[in-house]
Amino acid sequence: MGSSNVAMTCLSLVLCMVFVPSLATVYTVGDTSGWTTGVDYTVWTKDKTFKVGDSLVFNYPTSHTVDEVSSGDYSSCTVGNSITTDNTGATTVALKTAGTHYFICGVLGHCGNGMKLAVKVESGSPSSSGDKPSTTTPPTTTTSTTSTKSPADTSSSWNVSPFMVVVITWVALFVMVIS
Ligand SMILES: [Cu+2]
Repeated sequence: MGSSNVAMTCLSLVLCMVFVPSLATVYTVGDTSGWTTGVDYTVWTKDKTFKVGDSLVFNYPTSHTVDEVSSGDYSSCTVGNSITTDNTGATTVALKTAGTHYFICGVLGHCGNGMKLAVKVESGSPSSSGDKPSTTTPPTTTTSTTSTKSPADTSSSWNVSPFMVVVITWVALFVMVIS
């Protein structure tokens, strides 16, 4: 009896975790490689989708810097015009605005050796018109008269990662076995 209650509590917690929509993600740049020369950061960004509210964590020896730069300076590896710079060794950058954000190392030559990162940030609300993300916009009932459920609604409220699907399946099975 007691174990059944524990299982139900477990299930409730997992359900909460799964159905809280679009939690912010923290990305460690370069994963275990960190922020260094000789890493291809275009490969690192390839399978990732960045959204407003996510953040980047750069880990590096203080012989490097993290500079946010313009797209032009990113392309040409021009140092000295950075929008922001940090060399603390652990830099967290909150992605606050949609669009592409560019980062390079400010040490001469390092950008050319691969220390350049371009991150395309999508707005939190999946709107086709590309306007600024607003906090929890109510479903637009005025425009959608034909469909009861717009694709935008489903994608925002059912943002379930494959990992969580596995977890919830596992917990559900566990509950069935135990009760
Ligand atoms: Cu560097």
